[in-house]
Amino acid sequence: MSSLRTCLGWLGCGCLSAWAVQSPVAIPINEVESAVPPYTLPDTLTLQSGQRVTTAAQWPRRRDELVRLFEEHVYGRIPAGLPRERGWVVETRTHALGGKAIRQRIQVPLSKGPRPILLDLLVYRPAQATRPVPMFLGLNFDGNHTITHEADVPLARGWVANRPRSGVTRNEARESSRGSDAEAWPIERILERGYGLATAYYGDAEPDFDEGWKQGLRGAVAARKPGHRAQPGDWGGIAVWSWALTRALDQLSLDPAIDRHKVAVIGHSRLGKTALWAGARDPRFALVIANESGEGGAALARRFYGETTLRINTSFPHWFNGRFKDYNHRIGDLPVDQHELVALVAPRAVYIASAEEDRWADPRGEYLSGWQASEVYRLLGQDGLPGPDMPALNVSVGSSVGYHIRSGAHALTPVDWEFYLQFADRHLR
Ligand code: GTR
Repeated sequence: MSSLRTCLGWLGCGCLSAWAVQSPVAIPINEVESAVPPYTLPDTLTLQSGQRVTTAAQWPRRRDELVRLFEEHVYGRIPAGLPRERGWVVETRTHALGGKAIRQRIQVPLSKGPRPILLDLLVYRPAQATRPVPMFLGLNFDGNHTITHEADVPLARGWVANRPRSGVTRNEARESSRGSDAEAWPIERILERGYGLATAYYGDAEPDFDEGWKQGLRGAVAARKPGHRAQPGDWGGIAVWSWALTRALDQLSLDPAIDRHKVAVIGHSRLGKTALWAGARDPRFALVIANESGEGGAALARRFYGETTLRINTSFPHWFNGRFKDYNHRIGDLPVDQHELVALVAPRAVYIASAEEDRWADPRGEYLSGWQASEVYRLLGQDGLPGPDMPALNVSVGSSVGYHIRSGAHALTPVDWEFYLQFADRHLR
């Protein structure tokens, strides 16, 4: 059938990734809108008991139920009682970026023990601020040194995805990637608009490969519970990284120069999935931004378009819990879908973004998720997206649920940031 494309491993899927651990299994993939079969979404406003939620006062009960369902069936439970000790400032630069920023590096402990897992939080605040600043907080893909050209930001310490070429030392390779992701993090523009930016490398919390958990937070937690047998509900990588965001927020909240009630959590791609799960779980985040988060993020799982549950669980089994794999061939039985993840952010502001060429992330599935979540926003007295028709390219729509689809490919770009800054001005100012 010409409308269905079978993708052998990752070849031809537009999903080439250095992280993907692949077995050459044939997995059906569809990227043709007219070939999307009909599907029925679970009803966000019906409790599992069958009772309907009709008032704002009834929503918290359904919200708790949905958080539990996402924990049990998708992302896994974050263990109770993880340490939440305060971090320590290792460096403060009062004249960073030519005097525009106050820059701090803070180590935030995620675990206890002789070799604790430490999150290296890099924080920029506008130097001229006279009151507590609103912030953007997001994890980065390749190390704090890649988001800036500043020579004195230390290189990532542990695992990074790209192996050095032969004849090049690890540090030489990392040094050559300094500033390589600076375009995704327009620090000076963010500061100029009156916001601070905090970021940390996701690999600090846990390396992103199948066995990476052994070297990361999950390994450290397991080591403290000898004899503990892994359970299907145990947490996956996305839950670990989302916990790192919660811990980063714990730390930012201690700084009187930061307005802890105005922290936006942002992430791109797998880290967009992570930002959504962090923002859904942790109501302290005032705004949640999911840039091209795709499958396991904003995109509806039941829509057969782009990446599928089977495909993501095959390529990245370590991102989700064990039970999520039960739905590889029966997604219709999953008790939740991703519009309910977006709804968990309500009534706080949420922004979903897509890119036209990023079919793998299913732009329409991302939009529809925001639209479907809008009924909860309206129940809670906010606005939602108006209807199922997608907006034109490069136009931002929505007031509490924001959305745009940018022309171009899968990336977090300065154009996306302009939309986020405008949206944040409305919600965090
Ligand atoms: C892709 C994966 C997506 C997305 C992306 C990324 O290969 O299939 O779900 O997360 O990686 O994070 O870069």
